[in-house]
Amino acid sequence: PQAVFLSDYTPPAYLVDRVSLVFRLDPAATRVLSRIEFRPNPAAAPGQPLRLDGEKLRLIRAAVAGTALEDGVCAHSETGLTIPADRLPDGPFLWEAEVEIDPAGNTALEGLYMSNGMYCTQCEAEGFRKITYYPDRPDVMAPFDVRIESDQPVLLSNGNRGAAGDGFAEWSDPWPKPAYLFALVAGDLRAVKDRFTTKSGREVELGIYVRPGDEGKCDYALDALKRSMKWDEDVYGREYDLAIFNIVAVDDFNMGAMENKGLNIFNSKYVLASPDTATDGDYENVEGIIAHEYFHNWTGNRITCRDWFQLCLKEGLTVFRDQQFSSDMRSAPVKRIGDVLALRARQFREDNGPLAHPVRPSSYIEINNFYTATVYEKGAEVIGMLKRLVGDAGYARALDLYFRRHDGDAATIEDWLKVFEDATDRDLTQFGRWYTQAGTPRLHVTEDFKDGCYTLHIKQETPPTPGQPAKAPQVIPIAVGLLNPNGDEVVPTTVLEMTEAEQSFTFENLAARPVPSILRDFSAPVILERTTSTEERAFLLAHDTDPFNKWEAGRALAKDVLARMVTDNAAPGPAYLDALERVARDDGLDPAFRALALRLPSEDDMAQTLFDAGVTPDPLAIHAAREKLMLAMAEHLSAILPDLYEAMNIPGPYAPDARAAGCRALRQTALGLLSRLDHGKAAAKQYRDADNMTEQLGALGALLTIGAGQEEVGRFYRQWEHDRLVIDKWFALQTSHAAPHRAAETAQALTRHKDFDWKNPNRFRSVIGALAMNAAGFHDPSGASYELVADWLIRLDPVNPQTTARMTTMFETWRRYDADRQDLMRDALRRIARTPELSRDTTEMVGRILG
Ligand code: HT7
Ligand code: ZN
Repeated sequence: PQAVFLSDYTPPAYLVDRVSLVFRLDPAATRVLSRIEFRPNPAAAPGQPLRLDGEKLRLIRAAVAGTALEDGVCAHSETGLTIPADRLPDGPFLWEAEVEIDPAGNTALEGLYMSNGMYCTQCEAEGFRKITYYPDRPDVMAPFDVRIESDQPVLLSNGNRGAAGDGFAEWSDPWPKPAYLFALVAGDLRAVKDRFTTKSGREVELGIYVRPGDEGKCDYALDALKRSMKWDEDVYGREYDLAIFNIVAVDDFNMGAMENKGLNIFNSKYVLASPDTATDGDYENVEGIIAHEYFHNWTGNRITCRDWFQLCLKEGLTVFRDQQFSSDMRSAPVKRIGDVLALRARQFREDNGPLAHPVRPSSYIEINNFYTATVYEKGAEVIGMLKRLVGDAGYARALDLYFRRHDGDAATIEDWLKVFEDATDRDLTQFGRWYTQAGTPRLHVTEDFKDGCYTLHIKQETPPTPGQPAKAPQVIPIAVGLLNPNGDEVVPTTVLEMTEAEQSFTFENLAARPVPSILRDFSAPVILERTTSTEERAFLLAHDTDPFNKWEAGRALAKDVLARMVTDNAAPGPAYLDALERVARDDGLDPAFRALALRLPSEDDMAQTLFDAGVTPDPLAIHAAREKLMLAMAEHLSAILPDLYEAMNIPGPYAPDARAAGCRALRQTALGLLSRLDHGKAAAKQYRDADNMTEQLGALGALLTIGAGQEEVGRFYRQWEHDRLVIDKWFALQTSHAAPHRAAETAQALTRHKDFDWKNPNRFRSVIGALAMNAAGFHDPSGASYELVADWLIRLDPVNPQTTARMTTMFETWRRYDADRQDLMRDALRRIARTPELSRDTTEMVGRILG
């Protein structure tokens, strides 16, 4: 397959003034009639042919300026059409075409496809070309008029409503948009409606469309939508710009959701929520993803990307905005810790391995493979650093200028940085390296103290990544505070701006050698390397005023203890257990924070930590050590666990708010530990009494962890057989909680279950993907899990290349492990690579992972 390069960008030869589409829907033979008003792009070389992308289309007829194109005029290929320049008028012209497509046969879930009898679309990144011939690139923007002809009861598209009648509906979107934001939905759907009045007094009709029976599960999403609309007005001054905003829930969806203009389409998992079927985590995801897609209306839709290399322009910024929103809605420190946990688990893992790439990549084979943690989450961290460097007021000025200057544009990262330069008078040339250099910088810190002067000596180094052997120093904002030995803060948070490969920063007039709290609030996406004593970590856990670093200190203690348990078979020492007990007993701390502080690092995190320290990780040894440490924690805390468990049982009906969810999280932590002492008695009781999914699933998880719960597994299935999303949880829990030597066998048995609908991405991920949540089981030395995953990826690839390619990342860390495991994983990857007619998506991913 051919790579596409950023350096090859050229402006489109033709622009589009208006698009009119007619859809005559039919499951296997939908007709799409298009009328597209083209005009030569004054910014491009004149006299060029017209290039239209198109895939899997049956061309019925086409005409230019009213003249039919007879066979043989266009250069036709599997990827599109080229109309020679001599067949095009000099000025503007009309392109007309009729094509036939097969939505029912579209299992890839890209373009127009069917899910449970309903028609829906997914056009980002390059799915519109599977609907009709078009210049399917984000820098071609146009208003769209759409007419849908079908006997389905609900017919939806982007923009505002037009005429509607028996068997048809028309929609008109006045805002110029790229084709990737086009959407169409048709089906037997029920709407839950509401209204929102914008700050300038415009009325917006809100609708969430779901399958009959799901109407009762939309309240939270609707509430989150209204809060998002209000927040974007209050915080960014952004108002909604159409008379209608619709959301549709779809069961078959490759990703989380899609921000199509005025018609967001969601994986039903991120819309539907009711106390009995959704966990606290689900509610939090619904809130965050509803906000994310809504915020795209300005950061993505009104201002879009010039080309797909600029993906982080919309995704990094929109993730940053949704994180700010959730932080305002919930507890800011808890949100920050959760975001950093996710960043380290997904993005650091990516940056450390064969798939490392810059936030703005410079080449790709399949763009769908670049919707990554680096583009999204590191992209958001880069914006967080920018904000920290220019300050809140500078950031607000820059964003105002961005919206003013680029509204209606398809913009670039250069445009984005220029806005900050102009608004804040800073030179951001060096900062721009965050967009072009891959890899996680490491900060090596040493210090000295003399005559009241405390100096931090910091070296930055970014390891080589594929295609980038050497890195230049980056601008790193390092937030630091200093504490006195008595625990008082003597220097409040100060942002050190590191720009050189090596730099020293001095604090003067200190009475005693301070204890530093470095990288507060995780002020940069870097790895801090500093030798610290157990006592100092315990001191920071007890006294740091920065909640992130307070948590980080406890985390580091846990990692030290676990690492010594794995490598030296050491027993967990009292320092860590005593520190944990103080946290568990501290009623002044937010329960959600306490739950996070009591949560041990994941097995995958420990594997990376050991690997970084030069130790080849043994997943079974890590699993055993983690289990042993949990038991030691349970025994050490045995006197307080029952009380803690009871104290966190908040009376009254279930509410999904952050405070209540935090109590349930701490209660669940207590239950997980208690179960190791009472053989699951409390968990079994909680399972029986639970009136919400958080507690029901939590109890089942606690039982499975100690090897019990088989009866409850059966009961759970019988209770929830009718609910797809809950049954996804049932599948995932069994795979992720299976004993390591039984994980592959458990997953395999589940693939034979009558409800294992493997073509549904959520269900596929809930069994095959869930093996990644069972690190010791996935890496069982027999290689059985590797084989099972490879078998299923080979089977899924021709059906759904996008989901297959994403799931190959289960193997991305293969080089971390011992020679035997490496051989087994490499064999599995090579077997996938050798599959005849493997998709471009999976070929690219497997090739990069193998290196
Ligand atoms: N912008 C959306 C990305 C997306 C997507 C990309 C590729 C293939 C399928 C997809 N579905 C959604 C989602 C978002 O970031 O908001
Ligand atoms: Zn997004």
